[in-house]
Parts: sequence; C-alpha cells; structure tokens
Amino acid sequence: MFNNKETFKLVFTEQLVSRLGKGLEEATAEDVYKIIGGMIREYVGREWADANRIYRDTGQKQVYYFSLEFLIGRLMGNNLLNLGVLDMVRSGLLELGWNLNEIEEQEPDAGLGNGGLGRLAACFLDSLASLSYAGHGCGIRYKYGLFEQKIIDGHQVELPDNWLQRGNVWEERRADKAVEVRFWGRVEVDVREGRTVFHTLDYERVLAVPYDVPVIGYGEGQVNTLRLWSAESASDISRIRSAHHHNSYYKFLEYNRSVESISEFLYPDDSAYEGKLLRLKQQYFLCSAGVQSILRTFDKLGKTYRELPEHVAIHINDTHPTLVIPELMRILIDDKGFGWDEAWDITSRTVSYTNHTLLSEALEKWPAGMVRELLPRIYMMIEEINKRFCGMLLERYPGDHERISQLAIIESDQIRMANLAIVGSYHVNGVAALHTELLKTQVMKPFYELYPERFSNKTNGITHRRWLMHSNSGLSRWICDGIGDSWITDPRQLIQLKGLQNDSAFQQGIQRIKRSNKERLADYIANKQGIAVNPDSIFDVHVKRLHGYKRQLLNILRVMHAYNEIKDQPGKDRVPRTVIFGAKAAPGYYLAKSIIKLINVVADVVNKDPQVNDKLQVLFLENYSVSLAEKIIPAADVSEQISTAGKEASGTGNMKFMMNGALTIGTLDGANVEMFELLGRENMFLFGLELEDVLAYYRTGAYVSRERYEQDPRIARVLNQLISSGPFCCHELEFGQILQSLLDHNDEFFVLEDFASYVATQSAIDDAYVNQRSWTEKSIVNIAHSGHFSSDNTIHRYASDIWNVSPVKVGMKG
Ligand code: HBZ
Repeated sequence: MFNNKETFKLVFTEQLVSRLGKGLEEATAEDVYKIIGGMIREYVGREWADANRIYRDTGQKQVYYFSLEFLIGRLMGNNLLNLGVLDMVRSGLLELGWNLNEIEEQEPDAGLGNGGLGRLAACFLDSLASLSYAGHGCGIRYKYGLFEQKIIDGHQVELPDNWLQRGNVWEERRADKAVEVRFWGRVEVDVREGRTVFHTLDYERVLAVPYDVPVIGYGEGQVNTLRLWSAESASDISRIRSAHHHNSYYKFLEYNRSVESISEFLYPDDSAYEGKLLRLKQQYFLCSAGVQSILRTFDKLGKTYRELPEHVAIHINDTHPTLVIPELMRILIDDKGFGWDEAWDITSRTVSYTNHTLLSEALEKWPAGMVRELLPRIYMMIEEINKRFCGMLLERYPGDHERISQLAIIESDQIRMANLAIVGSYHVNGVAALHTELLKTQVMKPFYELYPERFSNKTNGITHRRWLMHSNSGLSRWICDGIGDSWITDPRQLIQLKGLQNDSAFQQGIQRIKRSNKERLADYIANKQGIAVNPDSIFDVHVKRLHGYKRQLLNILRVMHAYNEIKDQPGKDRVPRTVIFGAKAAPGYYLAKSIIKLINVVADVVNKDPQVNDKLQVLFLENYSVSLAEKIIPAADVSEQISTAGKEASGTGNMKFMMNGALTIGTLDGANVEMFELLGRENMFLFGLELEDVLAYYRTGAYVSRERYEQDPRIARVLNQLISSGPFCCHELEFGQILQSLLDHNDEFFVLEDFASYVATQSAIDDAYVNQRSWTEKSIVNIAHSGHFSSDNTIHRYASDIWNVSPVKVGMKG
C-alpha cells in the first residue's frame, strides 16, 4: 500500500470508504490522520508478528526497558519517515488536496512523561528498533498524560491532558495477554515436609491489560513493542479482596474506582520524590505486570529459569521500577520453587539500573509501613535482601557502623530505592561523564567502593531521526547535499561537515534554512499569541522543565537588566533579541510557578514598550511539549543550558539544539562538559561557577548572596524591581518570595553569583552574532559534532557493555 504513490492514493481512498463510509470530499483532517495511522499499522503488522516469531524460534536475548514514563510525542510523521515513505505520502496527499503538516497536527502528543527521563526512554526505543536490537518498552498507559498548561493572566493553570479522548490509532489492546496484580492481603506461612511455603491471602486483585504500540525502526530496522499496561477491575466480583467481599454494589463501585485510578494519571513531578500510596501502587503495578508477562513469554522457550539472564535483560529507568527486583524474587521463590540463593543469582544477573539524578530530594524512599501493608510479600523480600546484604557488610566492614548504615536498604523505617536498585542489579550507570563521576565519588561513594566493577558511564543521546531528519527536513536535505547521506545510518558521519565550515555556499544554505525555520516559528507565535516577532533578531531559547537548578530565574533577571539598559540608553545600537521560554512547573512547586508569572509579567512590559520592543522581545510559549519542541528547536540561534554546576545530570535538550545548529550558552554541567570538550572555547559560550567552585562554597559556607546584591548595582536594581512600583510592578506578594529565595535563603542555586558572568557572556553573543560568517561557521561545527550525541551511539554502548546483546538482523543495516 506504500509501494508507490498511485497505489497509496488508491488504498487510501478505498479505506476512507470502507472504514469511515466517506468519500474524499467529505473527509476531515482527523479522518485522514486516522486512515493513514491505520494503514501504517496494517503495513507493519506482518513484520511485527515476525519479530515475535523470530524470538520464539531463536530465543535471542530480549531487552525490556522499564520506565514509568515514555514521552513519545506524536508518532505518525516519525513512522512514515522510518518506513521511508514520508515524501511519497506527502506528495500523494497533496495531490488529493491535503497538506501532511496539517494532518500531523491532528495527532495528540502522547505526553506520558515529565521531561528528560521520559524523552530519553522514547529516543532509546527509536534507536533500539532502528539498530535492529530486540528491545522493548514496558510502561503504563496513563489515561491522562502530563497536564496541559494554560497561561491565564500570566499564571500557569493545569488542565487534564485527555489524550485518549478521540482514540489511539497506534495501540492494540491485548486482552488475552492480561495478567493479575495483587495488592494488600496477609502472608501465611506453611511448613510442609521441611519446606517453608508462603501464601498471600485476602488480597485485592487488579487486572493488568496490555496495550501494545509498534515501535517502527528506520529502514531495515525492526518492529519492536512498547507495551503499556492499563488497570482494570477483575470482573469476578466474588474474588476481590475480602474487605469488599460482600454484595454491596457501592463497595464494588468503590473498588472499581480505586483500581482504575492506578493507571489514571502520570505524576507531574520531575523534581521531588512523591510519597503517595497511589504512586507506589503504580510502580508495583508496572513491575508485577511487566515481569509476569516477560516470564510467560520466556516459558514458551522451554528453557530453565537458570538461563533467564542469557535470554532476558531488564533495565530500570531510574529507581521508579525497582520493585522488579523483589517481584522477580517472589515469583522465582514462591511460584517456581527456587531457593533464595539461586533466585538471587538469577535476579541480580538480569536487572540493570540507570540513575538520573543527584538531587537528594529526588532519591526515592518509601515508608516501610506503607510497603508492608500494600505489598506484604514484597516487603518480606526486601527485608530479607536487606538482612542478607547487611550480614555481608558486617563481615566485610566489621565495626564500621556508619558505612553500613549508609549502605543499608532499610534505614529509619524507610526503604531507599536506589540502594535496593544497586544491590539487586549487576550494573549501574550514570547519564553523563561528570554525573557518573559524582555518583562514584559522592552520592554513591560507599557503593562504588563496594562494587567498583558495577559502575559505568553512558552519556545520554537523542535520536537524529526525530530531532533532525523529521523536525528539520530542510537542514537534513542540505546536509545530504553537502556530505551525502551516510550520516543517516551513521550519525557520527556528520563530522564530515567540518570540511564545509568555511564554504560560503554551504554557509549561505545554513543561514537560509535557519531563517526559514525562524519564520515558521514566528508564524506559529503570531497565530497563537498575536505577537509579531522579528525573524532577524537572535532567537534565544530556554525550554525545559521549570526548576530552581535550571535557573530560568537567572535568565529572566538578565532580561530585566537588558530592559533597564535599553531604557537608560534608548539611542544605543543593540543586536535585537527574542528571548523564548517554554516550561511546565510541577503543580505544587510554588516558587517555580511564580517564576512563570514573573516571565510573563516581564514579557508583557517589554513587548508593549515601543522604546524597547524592536530590540528585545520576550515570549513564554504555553504548553511546552515534544511537538512544540520540534517547532522551536530548529529555529533557535542560542540554546540556554545554564544549570548550576553539578545539578543537571546530563540534559538532552542541549544535544537537540546543537544538532540543529544553535550555539550554546552554558555552564560546565552534565553533558555540556562533553560538548565543550568536542567544540572548544570558540564554538560554545561558557560562563559561571564550575563544579569545584560550587563544592568549595558548600564546604566553606563562604557564599553570601546578599553581598552580590550590595556590590552589584545592576543586581540591586533588578531585585528591587521585583517588589517596587517600577516597570514590573505590582506583584509584591508573589515576587517577594522569589526575592526571599535569593536573599534570605542565600540563593541556593547561585543565581546572583553567576549573574555578572552570564550578562557578560550574553553580550559576547551579541558581538559574535554580528559576524554572520563566523557565527555560521560555529553553527556548522556544532552540527558536525552532534552525531556524537546520537542515541544510536548510546544504545550501542548499553547493548555491548550492559545488556550483552547484538542486533537481530546482523548485516542488514547500512
Ligand atoms: O533525566 C532528567 C535529568 O534531570 C536530566 O539531566 C537528564 O538528561 C534526563 C535523562 O537522563 N531527569 C528527569 O527527567 N527526571 C524526571 O523526570 C523525574 C520524574 C519523576 C520523578 C523524579 C524525576 O519522581
């Protein structure tokens, strides 16, 4: 059906009739989207089934990537691209009177993630399939994804993201593959013939029903599966938990409600540990359903469980799915009859773990009592793991109680999930070189001393298929014109662009493409916000979750300062700037929400001031999401990566901007460090404290933020403007707490400390931008080195160093 344009048009028109009973002239854009989605599903159906058959026949090792988040965004455009039929479909639809871009807009974003961690999982799925690895996603089919953000009177307002409302063309409900997940209850011990057997009684049953989404690899890649679990009530009312075990209709409704709530919404918190019972239920629900389904598939191979680690790798995306460890132990011991040591050997050779944060508030801990009640048998497993682990530690570090208490899994009635994850897995990785060093030398030091061979770095990556080929097709074609297309299957070949950095014809093409992407974004902004932005200005972009350490506050303070400068010297020449923000704040994170308000207040003042708005404009783009990122990033000149050194584990937005030719202003943090090593000082704008400086301040306590306020009149002026009756007035209550965080709470993220060097570096950017030739040269060097950060490279390293898997179809890829 996608063999050539004429066949495509024919099949498409036929399906409109047969599936929707509509002729071409009656079809809506949404109809077109649904028909094409259905055609893609049908087209890959055989290959999808083949992938499962090959597995059954060969028993080849499968990777299962467990994550509470998969921020996959829209799939249609990417699927067409990966199938190699995007241009053909675009042209065929055009002949039928449809613009593919408009059709793509019909698809709701699958926003099943908060930020970087969820998006990384999505990039990994794309790379796994495109490189022909048998690697699948295992997640939750949240009914509501990350909230939809509205800005009302400058404030963030959260609306439910009802992404499934109009159906989901990609998913396949597999009722036959449903499994049962058990909560609550009590454990009974039964000693029979010298063997202890554990039974859980009076538990509540929940049905986990999988919805499978095909993950379509590029070119000769394969079709893998993203399996998303949905919670449903077990229909057999007579077997639900005894508390509900009476014929009360209302009790049944209550049970129904509580079950459905398990997969109802994604926790919108990417910063702190969420201590909610429901979150724990979600975690166990995913782990239990996922492990059961893996084992059921494994059973069909006819192998023994001792061979499990040779056939299955389970990878956990941060600690959120750590309960796979005790769950696998439970099944091996209680259901399969293994003894502890053997079960432990199998489990800890199957599971591996990625850490994504050093922030102590994000390190998960669960109250022991809560786990004991909700998951009694799982709690027993964790207790036993802890007991044996501490026993081993006592032998190894006799008398070193401090060390042992740091390492223990259960401490002060709290279960530390990171400790459990490290102890129960064979490999732990950080997500950038600096982050991994910090894990080894600070946060997880005693673990690194205990198991040095377990730790490694795997710097994050992004898929160039979505973030370059699909979102910036103009640039993608121009690169092919310049260096051929080998980079498409081997993105490291982008390095050949270095040979063209001085080529003026090539440079002009790069400028033309950037300009046209900026116009496209300007159109979007004009439509959405009614503001006309100047495409000749520097598009300076800061998009990511809103968090203190990501320092959107530093950015908006320097914008206020720039405004003051322009007002002081209205006649002075300035390179025009458009500063663009996009960010969602966790709904309960009040300081972050007042920073959003501040950005919007400043934007309003700046954009309405005729003395200023031809030199400076500020925009806050509502509802930052994957599909919006795809519009913004190709249009950026400057990429803001300005976290406090030591706080951003890696960052992946930094890589996307680089791949699209933006120049970075950044601190030496996360993967910025590796970018800097590749690019050198002339191709990246560094500023601010380095990790050593931050650590020294922590050690000495010598930082006093108020001194910066007293010494630097520019800082004093903007901070006073937060609460004075000046241009940005009058929001004292709200902005007062921002001021407090900077002065009374001693500026946890060193915003004031880095202000001066940030402002100076921004002004160096203005100077550099004036020389378009050299700017474009830097831009080309950035694109050239960006192949290093392709998630294909990252996945190859996970595959060889952690999972020990090879591509399924060896030799078929270019
Ligand atoms: O993971 C991010 C890191 O902040 C970023 O530096 C890194 O590049 C990225 C991929 O490795 N971490 C997150 O996005 N974390 C979360 O989204 C999160 C979600 C739920 C939580 C805690 C953190 O309970």
